[in-house]
Amino acid sequence: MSNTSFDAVIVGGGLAGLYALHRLRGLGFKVRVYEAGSGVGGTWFWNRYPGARCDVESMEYSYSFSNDLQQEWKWPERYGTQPEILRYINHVAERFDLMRDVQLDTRIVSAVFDEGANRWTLTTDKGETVTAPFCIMAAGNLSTPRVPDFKGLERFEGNWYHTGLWPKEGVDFTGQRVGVIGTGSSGVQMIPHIARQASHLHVFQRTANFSLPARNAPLDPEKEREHKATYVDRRRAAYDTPFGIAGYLPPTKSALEATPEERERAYEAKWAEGGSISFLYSFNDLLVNKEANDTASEFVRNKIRGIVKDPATAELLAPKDHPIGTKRLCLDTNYYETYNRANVTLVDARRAPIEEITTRGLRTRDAGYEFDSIVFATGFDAMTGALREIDVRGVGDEKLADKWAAGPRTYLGLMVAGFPNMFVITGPGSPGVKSQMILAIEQHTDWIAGCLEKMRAAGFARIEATEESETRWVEHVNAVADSTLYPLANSWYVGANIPGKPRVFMPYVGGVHTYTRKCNEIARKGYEGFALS
Ligand code: N01
Repeated sequence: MSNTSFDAVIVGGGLAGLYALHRLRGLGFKVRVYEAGSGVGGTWFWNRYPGARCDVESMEYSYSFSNDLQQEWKWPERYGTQPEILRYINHVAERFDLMRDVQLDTRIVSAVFDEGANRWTLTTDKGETVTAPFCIMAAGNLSTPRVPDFKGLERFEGNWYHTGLWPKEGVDFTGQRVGVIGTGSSGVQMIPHIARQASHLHVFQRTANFSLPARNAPLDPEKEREHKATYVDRRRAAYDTPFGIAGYLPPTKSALEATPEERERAYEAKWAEGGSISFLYSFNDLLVNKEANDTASEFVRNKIRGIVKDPATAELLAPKDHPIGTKRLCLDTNYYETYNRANVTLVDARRAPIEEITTRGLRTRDAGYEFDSIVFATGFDAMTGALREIDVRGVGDEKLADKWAAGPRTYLGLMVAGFPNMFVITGPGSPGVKSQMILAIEQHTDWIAGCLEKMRAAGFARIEATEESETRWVEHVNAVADSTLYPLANSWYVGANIPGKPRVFMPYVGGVHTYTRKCNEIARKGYEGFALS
């Protein structure tokens, strides 16, 4: 048992934790990162399922803090694969000598604030304690994998896997009978790969999701050269965009102003181009006007009907319960085409829910199935799961899990009233998950670093969001969400995938541009809405 003290402790060694370490070290802080995995990389360390790939283009999905890094790193394809992104993260860790301040294989189990000393004490799963005035939560939004509590899983005699806890050595499904449960981004990416190996694949779909073609390809050297020549300006411009990605002309026209022929042409062009932001940028009202959205949703449903040969399967795959874009849009390579294979069967798990896992497979309300392997692509306890798993206690020993029992409350997604000196990177109330995540991570971390620097210069030891500013922010986050179509979907944005989780819209959907301006203005006004002492 040891007791060590630092200037700041960072929970999580993913893209956020590593950048926070680098940034705070640059201020002269003594920092330590604790990471539960046996390597750094967070999401990209754990999600090694076949076909795992980023749905943001690789020239965008990378750090911008070092121009040398972004100029020298070479992405082979339009979208990075999980192994490439993990290689990149390890390269960054080595290049900036980060690993000497990262403790791997260590999970933080509690974080307790000492009001008298203005210090956090964190305890690890090994019984170590560490203290620091500042605690930075970089524990991820999609880092608490969730296997539904089906009856009988412990009886299953085959192998089972979750996409977010994939074995390092990989899995060979050749010749196996496989059942995949879940058709979100992970399922959609993985299903075509497993279908190529399995003797037969059954996909259990509860809710059909919209997926667009990624149109992945080797990175065009001319595009790469052009992009690198303007990298710094592009990154700056990205902060002025809703999703934190520059290079897409913001749409100016409503889908309802266009003629049916114009709409068809616009959607066809975006379908051919590939990518989700590009498609949602077809018109300016797809995420705020249901009638406008219906035109885009129907276009994609018709594409699905055109690709999938069996009409009943096509109809089951065509989403009808939510407007396109209100759940995270999936990007795929040959997803719908996969259902034309003779060895793939789609099962409607909405009409006949999965009732139990059996020794040989699973049973739905209507039928039994036998499998060698079952794969859960069932998602995560998103946005709040990682922090709720840690016993976080603030002023007056208040538990964060209790404070968030009716849904998460934060100011700017960065701080929680009653939990002084604890910062959250891309937490609930921030636009993080609705943006280019690495840009959001850099923006949040730079803001936190600026705040710590100013506190140090002014001799402040404590910062805390006030209850009033937090309440105003939560109301604002909800009001912005309610002005869009997002709340119409049962998504992980509202916790709908976790039985019993309060239905609260968690991300800020006012856009990176609006959010960044607000954060900067608040800092300029001496950290308005925060109490400093
Ligand atoms: O998880 P999900 P994910 N019986 O929650 C189903 C990011 N990501 O891991 O919709 C039957 O989206 C559930 O059904 P329903 C990205 O932000 C990014 O796929 O709740 N089915 C759903 O179909 C993404 O949004 C990338 O009715 C059950 C699925 O499981 C986020 O991670 C790649 C069930 C879960 O889908 C999460 O994606 C991968 C049950 N009892 C992930 N319980 C890229 O960058 C759940 N389901 C490309």
